[in-house]
Amino acid sequence: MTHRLLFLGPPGAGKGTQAEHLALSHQLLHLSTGDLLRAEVKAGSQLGLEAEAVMNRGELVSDALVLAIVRSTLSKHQGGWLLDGFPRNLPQAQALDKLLLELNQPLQKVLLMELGDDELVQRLLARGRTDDNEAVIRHRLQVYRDQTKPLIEYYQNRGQLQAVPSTGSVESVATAIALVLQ
Ligand code: B4P
Repeated sequence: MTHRLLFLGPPGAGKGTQAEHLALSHQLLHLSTGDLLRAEVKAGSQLGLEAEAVMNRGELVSDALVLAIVRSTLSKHQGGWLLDGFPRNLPQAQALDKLLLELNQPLQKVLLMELGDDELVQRLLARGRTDDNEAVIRHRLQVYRDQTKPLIEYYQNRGQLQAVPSTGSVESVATAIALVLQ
């Protein structure tokens, strides 16, 4: 079983939903940079104050800030993990490579979830988080295309990328993902 993996895909593809499910069923640490950033915002920390406005505009929080969170979480953890929403650009992917080399915990697989823009927008509007209004969602999709999508080729070139379905019910997508990871 693969126990060091990450989910790649546009906002709303279901990465968070499936990561939560998989982490529970396979006893993996679910590291969602979005969730960790929202927890900082809720706690009113300095980090949260810096992140909040950026997130509400649909842009990426600074690499340094996100990397500090990932480094501190992964270096304390023993066992398998699942990264959700990280890395989101090339510098983050390169920094992750460096960190995993240091920790001697190589990444095993990258699961790619993709979905058409209209369906993504509908799902996120239905979710209704503070950063889920149509203008911000469209901007997040543009940020995904410009900054995150190049990572598909990055991981494909290493033979680590595996596309998984994103349509169908939450349960049927989870079943398909479990099969891929067997
Ligand atoms: P994230 O928290 O990562 O959120 P997301 O990409 O919008 O959501 P996800 O793809 O996980 O979709 P979900 O499962 O929730 O990012 C938020 C912000 O944080 C970013 O814009 C950025 O500012 C900041 N940030 C995070 N990480 C960062 C980083 N590394 N660097 C810099 N900034 C960073 O699913 C969406 C909806 O679809 C849900 O309502 C769900 O119920 C529904 N859904 C899921 N599966 C479904 C299915 N099969 N059928 C129907 N609906 C489904």
